[in-house]
Amino acid sequence: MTNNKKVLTWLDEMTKMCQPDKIVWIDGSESQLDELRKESVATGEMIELNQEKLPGCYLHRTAENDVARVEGRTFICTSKEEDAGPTNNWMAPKDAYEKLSKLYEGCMKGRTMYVIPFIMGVKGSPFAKVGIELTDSIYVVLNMNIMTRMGKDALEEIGEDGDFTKCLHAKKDVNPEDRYIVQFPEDNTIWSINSAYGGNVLLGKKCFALRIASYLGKQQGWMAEHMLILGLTNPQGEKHYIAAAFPSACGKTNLAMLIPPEALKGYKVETVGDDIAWLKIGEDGRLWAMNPEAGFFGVAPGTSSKTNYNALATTRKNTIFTNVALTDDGEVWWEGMDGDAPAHAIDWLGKEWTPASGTKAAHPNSRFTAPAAQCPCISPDFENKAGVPISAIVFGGRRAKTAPLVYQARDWEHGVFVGATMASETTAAAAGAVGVVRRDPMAMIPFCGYNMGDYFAHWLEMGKKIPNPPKIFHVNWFRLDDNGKFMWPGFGDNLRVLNWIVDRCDGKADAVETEIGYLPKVSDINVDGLDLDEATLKELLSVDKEVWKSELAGMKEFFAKFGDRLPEGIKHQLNLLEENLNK
Ligand code: OXD
Ligand code: MN
Repeated sequence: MTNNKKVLTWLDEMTKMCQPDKIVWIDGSESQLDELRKESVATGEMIELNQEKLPGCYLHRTAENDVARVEGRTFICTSKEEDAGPTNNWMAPKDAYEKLSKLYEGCMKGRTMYVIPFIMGVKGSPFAKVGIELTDSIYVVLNMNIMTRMGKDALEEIGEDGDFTKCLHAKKDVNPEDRYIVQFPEDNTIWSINSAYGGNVLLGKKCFALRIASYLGKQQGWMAEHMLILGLTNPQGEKHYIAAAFPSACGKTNLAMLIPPEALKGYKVETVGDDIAWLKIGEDGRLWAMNPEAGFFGVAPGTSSKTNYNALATTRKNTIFTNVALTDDGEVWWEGMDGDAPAHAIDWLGKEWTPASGTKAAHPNSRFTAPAAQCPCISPDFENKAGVPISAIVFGGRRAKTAPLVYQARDWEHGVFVGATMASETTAAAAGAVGVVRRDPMAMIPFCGYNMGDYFAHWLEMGKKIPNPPKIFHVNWFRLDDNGKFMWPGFGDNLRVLNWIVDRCDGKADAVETEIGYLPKVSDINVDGLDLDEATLKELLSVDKEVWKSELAGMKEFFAKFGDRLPEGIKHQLNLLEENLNK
């Protein structure tokens, strides 16, 4: 399929190591994909769902011990340990290659190796980057077909001697003791072994589009971020694009697909991306963004026509479900879906299940892989080669008391500090203590492919190079009252906050300056049709200095980890905050 020597030499090396019986090049054609679907159904790797109700949909179950990303077994292998930084696991590249080569040795004997050329981003776009993933899993091939632009086009993009990200995945025996997800940023290489769970094996996603791409972005002057991208059009037809980063379990996919509340019917939200944004400085001096992915790899439980109508609608055809429950009529079910639980189903482990079983039918991290183009609110600019111009960057977290509903950073440097101090409190849904603050700068803790101190420096540098940078904001939909109840309705009503944000970008909305940045006045947030009294909104828009002083101590402790890699701009902002709080 190609004469590119770099591709052929690498493929030869990997083949000698893994020793597959057969090599199949993936051309992206429907006929080839159909053959693979049939084969995977015949072997039981995939279960064909009810094709009348869910055309083109399949179910896959992973091993019980292989249901999530494994941060403890994820490594950044740079020559120098300090280049991986204090927030990443590190191995010397030589040691990692040696250790993993032994695991890969002969691991594809009796199996087929699929060669998947893929593009992250739209073909022919200045944002686009190409990778090739070698894998022994049809599940990976079929998912990569949804999540990336895969096949011949990608090889054309690499051409005779173009570069590409070298991705190797082997399922091996899914042994968690020997599971490794390893990035070699200096070699543009990813090695993953002993997993078959999406986040660990769809190497275009977190491994490439965030870990490797963040490293490339630092070298090449652009950014790879864990951000959704949405377009917001007001009743006058004016359109703004917003990029937003949230730690997991903060409603990122819901925000990307927001449906305006009744009182704000004239507004429209369109989705450009739900998870990853690549950002570049445009010729017009603004920051432009592209979603490098072609599909959504979303969490199923909790998704219903009430919580996220658009996400649910996206999954009604051509979707691969992983670890959800199978109903008796060949449909899927998960906790939090519309309607009652089925009287009987097969659970994510493949066992008989009834509501009386006392266990979850779908795994809490069960997923759908669905083509983004099927989303009812997909943006017409989803495939725009130029990307979209970003007016505002929004950071968020889940905070019971600290962060107000919304505030704006004073300038870019302050905005970088706001992103760098992002944090979320653990909920009862996650293992461990409730209410523990977890620091997660820019929601990139598990995904930054190099020293995070240098990553902050890169953000600060970018700000100096963008003539007309986006404004930066922080939101918190999760403030609790003294009875532990959410004070803000969230979901579609978050649009009320987005409206203040874009009005600030246009210089149309007012604000008051506080210790932590600019906050809206109570009258600046439109609460038409909302059952929210003024006192509650006032509370939502308040800053408790004492709470912030203890927050400051947590920030200092976190930043101390970075030693001399912590840039001056962050230190300066930390001092400024302290001064403001002690005034
Ligand atoms: C994801 C994640 O799967 O952030 O998107 O974990
Ligand atoms: Mn994510």
